[in-house]
Amino acid sequence: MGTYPFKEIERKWRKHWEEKLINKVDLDADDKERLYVLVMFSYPSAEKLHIGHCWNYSGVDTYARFKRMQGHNVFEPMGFDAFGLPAENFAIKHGVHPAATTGNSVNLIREQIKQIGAMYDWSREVDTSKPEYYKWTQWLFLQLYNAGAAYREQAKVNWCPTCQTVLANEQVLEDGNCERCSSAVSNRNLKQWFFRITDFADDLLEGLDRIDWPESTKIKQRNWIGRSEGTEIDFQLEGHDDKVPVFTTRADTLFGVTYMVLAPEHPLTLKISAPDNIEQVKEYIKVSKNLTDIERLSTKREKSGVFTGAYAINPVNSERIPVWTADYVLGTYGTGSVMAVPAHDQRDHEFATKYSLPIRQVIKSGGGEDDSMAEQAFEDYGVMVNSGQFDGNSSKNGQNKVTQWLDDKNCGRATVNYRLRDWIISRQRYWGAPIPIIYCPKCSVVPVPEDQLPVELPSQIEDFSPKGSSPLGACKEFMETSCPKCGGEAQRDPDTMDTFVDSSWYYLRYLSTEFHDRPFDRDRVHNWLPTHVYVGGPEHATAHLIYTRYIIKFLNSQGFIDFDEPADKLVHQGIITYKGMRMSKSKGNVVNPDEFIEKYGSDCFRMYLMFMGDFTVGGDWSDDGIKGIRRFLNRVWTMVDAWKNSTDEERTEVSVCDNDRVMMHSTIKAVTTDFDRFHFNTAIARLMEFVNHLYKIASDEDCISFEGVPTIEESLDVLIKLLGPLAPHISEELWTMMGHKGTLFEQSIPNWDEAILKLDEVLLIVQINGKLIDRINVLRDVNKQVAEELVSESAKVRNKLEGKKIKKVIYVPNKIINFVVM
Ligand code: ANZ
Ligand code: ZN
Repeated sequence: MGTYPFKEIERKWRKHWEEKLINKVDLDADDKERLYVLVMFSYPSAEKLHIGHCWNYSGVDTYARFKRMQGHNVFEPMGFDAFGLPAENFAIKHGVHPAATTGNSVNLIREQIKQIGAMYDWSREVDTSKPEYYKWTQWLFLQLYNAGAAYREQAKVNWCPTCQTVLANEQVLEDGNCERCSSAVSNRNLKQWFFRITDFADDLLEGLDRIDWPESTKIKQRNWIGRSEGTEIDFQLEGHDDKVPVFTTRADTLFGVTYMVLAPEHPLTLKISAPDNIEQVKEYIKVSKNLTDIERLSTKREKSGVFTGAYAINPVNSERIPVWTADYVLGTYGTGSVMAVPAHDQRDHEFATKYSLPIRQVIKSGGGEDDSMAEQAFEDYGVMVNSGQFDGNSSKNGQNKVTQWLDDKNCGRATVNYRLRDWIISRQRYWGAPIPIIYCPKCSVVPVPEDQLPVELPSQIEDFSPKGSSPLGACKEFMETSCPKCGGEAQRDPDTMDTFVDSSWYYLRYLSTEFHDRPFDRDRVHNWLPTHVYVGGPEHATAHLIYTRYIIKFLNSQGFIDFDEPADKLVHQGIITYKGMRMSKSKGNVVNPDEFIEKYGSDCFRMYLMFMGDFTVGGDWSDDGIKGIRRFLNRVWTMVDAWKNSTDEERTEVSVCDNDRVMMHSTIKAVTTDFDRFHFNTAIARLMEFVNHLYKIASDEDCISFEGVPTIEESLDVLIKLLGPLAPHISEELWTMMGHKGTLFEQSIPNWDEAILKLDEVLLIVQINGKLIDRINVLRDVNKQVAEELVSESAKVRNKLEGKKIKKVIYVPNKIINFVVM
């Protein structure tokens, strides 16, 4: 099949855009509504872009171009998250400097991204590994430090033995493996820098109610933060002065406590152990040290523990209960100790069964069925029994009453706990932003003064491979410095910052790249942020997306910015599969974008990606499918070419009639609404119908010509404008072929006229199980799917359908739609 000359056209227009600065944005213009369309920036490893990136960038660019043509001042930047492990690991493997490999891969990726034809304003590119950027990442660290939000502490941390570095909890996968290399994560006890993200736990929760983000991600963040309301109850230790507070969400089960557990690392565990038990306790503590929290919480592991020989007193009934230590209780959650209620907590039940500890029921289900505790715990809410004066209370009431009673006796109080932990940001790796801190033997911890930033990463160090501590530690020229306070000899911090710090604020920098005296310009960020749309993968839900929300809230709390959420709207792109399987290198089913761009051109490639499926869902790549888009683009090309070469007489013959105007306006309406919702696949389907229609009228000689109605010329102009965001290069060329001057992207997307659409409406009768429910105006000949969508907009219909299962939909076009429901 012959094809339009895409190579020539694409080269020509990209050159034109670059030379004429078509995509340069005036950030200070205020004649148009601003729209910040942000896509998560690129993470350069050794790899080139894969098709998933192309999918993501193509969709975002389609949206951005569309919004630009709707009259917005659209800012669509791109940059590189260039520090970090993938680039560094690749460099180590090949014995090259990470700066060199990263630089290369940034250049490669930039060229690849350009091939997609996106309208990025490259004059505002950022690269987080460049001193002019990380200078400000270090500035950010100092602001946190000065505000008391960055602190250094000895702590048990996640350690990846392969990456040889500490990981934040957010970088450990659910199965306990490293997010980067999948090795099993172990523990270490190290002094590390933390950011106090927990200070913002409630703000991070509250903000979720104000932003238009996918519900799935909001849920993940809520669970990650894990706000838990409960009661802290003090248990007096027998024969000691110490009281042990426990945290429980079930104060209503207090009468069911039959033993108590301290985490092995709890400071009292050793102290209270009886002489006969202490050796065993010591041994148990030693073994548990090697386990990660994830292993300890696993429900699949058999519970284990050791009796300490100590007893505590239950404040509500003065009962004497044995104190155990067990690793299923974590030192880092709540108070590091629990009151165990085996009748109503499954973990305690398993433990009590194993060690023959008593199980006492204190909650009864409302339903009156047998809630025997022999096999497993009854964890639901119910009614309190065997609980003295509290008998008969419901669980919820009981919790409040017990808490109040404890509070009055001064041995308990209502409290809130969070699962969220402070963010560990020290990394024992070379390729990152140095932590701007100096240790002085006299003055202790001294922050690097702001005017001495950046603390530059030394480019020449002997060996930058990880060795369990930061490779920078071995670099004398870096480490040895003088104390900013006393001038004496001092040492730098050898660690670098987690790359999630770099990426926590990059979209502020995009707006401010020309300012070298400030991290970001106040007016700019005020005018442009929060971003109107942010697009990226759902895998960032509990890492980047929570860190960046925190940093924004921190900057806001310090008065640096006047907004407190990074993005009004968040969109997650879908996933591309190949023959139904997730693309991956190990399966050998990765589609290489370059090959298809070479063969079909960028326009065809990106438009096919958008046709494959709903942007937020994804789709299955097919080598044949892309040919369908090529055929379509060829058809458009052929028609415009014929128009260009037609004589004046030929042109009058192809004037359009009423029906054609309706088609044009309904296409505009459908395509623009779809673009707005990121429904690019259905928009393309509508454009295809439109082109089929134009082919029909172009060859129909009987068509009547009306005064003042649009000619086919107008229809072609409309078609090209609607095609522009999807296939920008060919559309520019077609626009020129229609005899127009200038870039298509300074044209506006046409508006549709509802009055014209009314010309061709029919009344559709809506029935449910054959009963008349409503009558609704729809366009003549709409297909079943569209009809269903329109009908479901009727409140009457929606009410009647609610909670019903639709078995079948019978549709007679232009007459009736009947829902058969159960
Ligand atoms: C007694 C009890 C009885 C509990 C019962 C539950 C059910 P969330 O919702 O996650 O906050 N717990 C408290 N601290 C712990 C720690 N450091 N390690 C492991 N478990 C801990 O869970 C709170 C519940 O988790 C608490 O309520 C406590 O067990 C346990 F029928 O206390 B419960
Ligand atoms: Zn000093």
